[in-house]
Amino acid sequence: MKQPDSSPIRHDWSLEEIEGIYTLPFPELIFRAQSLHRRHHCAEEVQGCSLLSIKTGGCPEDCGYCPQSARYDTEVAGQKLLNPEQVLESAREARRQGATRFCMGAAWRQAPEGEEFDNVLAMVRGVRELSMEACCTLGMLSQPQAEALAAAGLTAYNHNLDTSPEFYGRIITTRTYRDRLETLERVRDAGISVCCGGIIGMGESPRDRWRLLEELATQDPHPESVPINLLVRVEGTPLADREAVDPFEMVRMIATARILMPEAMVRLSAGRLSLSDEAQALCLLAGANSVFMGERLLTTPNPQADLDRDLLERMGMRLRAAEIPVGAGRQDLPEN
Ligand code: SAM
Ligand code: DTB
Ligand code: SF4
Repeated sequence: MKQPDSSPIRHDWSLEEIEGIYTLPFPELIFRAQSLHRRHHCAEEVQGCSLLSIKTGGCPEDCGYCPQSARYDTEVAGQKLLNPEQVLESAREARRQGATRFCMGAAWRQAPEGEEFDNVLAMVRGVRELSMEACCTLGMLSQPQAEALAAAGLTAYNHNLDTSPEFYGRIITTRTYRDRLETLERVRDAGISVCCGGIIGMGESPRDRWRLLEELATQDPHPESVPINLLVRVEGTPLADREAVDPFEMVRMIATARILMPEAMVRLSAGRLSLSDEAQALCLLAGANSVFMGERLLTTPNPQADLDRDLLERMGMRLRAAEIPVGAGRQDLPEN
């Protein structure tokens, strides 16, 4: 049950305030995050999202974490753009498994023009016809592309800031923080909701994490969706040997995001395979209200659907149900 809220949504957070929240004693941090979470969301529910790589590998960018960059020797097998029917089959399966949001990722520096882009628009229309939320992450966008995606019914566009502006250049050199902010502005101007977050575990300092949160939480409006990823260390990428982060840092990151941006969907995204069930449970208690379901993220493994169901059941929680459109048949809806 949601509870009434009296505290205003703020967009003027200072770095000192953010540090103060992130470093609170754990009981106080979790209490504050839980209190806000309950006012703005249903604390027993988690949204299930499904990810599909619609175009894989061979990317010209040099993002140090990414197995899909053509610059690194990884085991990712390249795959050209899937056709809309293949993608929709995958979306139907995700819906049967209980996902209500379907995210399509492409290893592009920027969304292409022409036939490929038209195919992406067809995918978006198809996913929306299944009454699922549709999200895309295709790299940088022009304004007309953002408008076309909006017209096709795209719910959200994912484009992460990844880290602080100061640390960013140590991870990516082929496009700037400014480039990213500009794409986000185009998405916002087109009326698409913004999905924007970052990654921890890349060797950044705590201050870099606070700066990332500051960049996100001083946007007005806040991003509607904030994915928090724990680096998946992939063999062959420059970040493969980064030290593992303490799972409590992930919990602190999520709790702080929840407190700063109470209305956002905070998504416990990549990296769940390196978190114990108990650490994931803490992330959910700290205010994460969405997970990626399915055996695969884009190119790396993710906990299997039955493991997720088991965890939610043990916690007495549930997946957020699909909103059933009037007149829709039940045959394609989740089994549980
Ligand atoms: N090519 C597009 C782009 O970069 O904008 C879209 C796909 S890209 C894979 C989407 C996001 O996935 C990245 O911004 C990054 O935050 C996240 N990501 C990629 N590889 C990751 C990894 N190994 N661990 C955690 N997150 C990762
Ligand atoms: C996001 O923030 N995390 C997702 C989604 N947005 C596109 C991607 C995670 C990718 C993890 C590495 C891989 O599977 O290739
Ligand atoms: Fe390319 Fe996106 Fe991977 Fe960067 S994160 S290398 S842009 S696919």
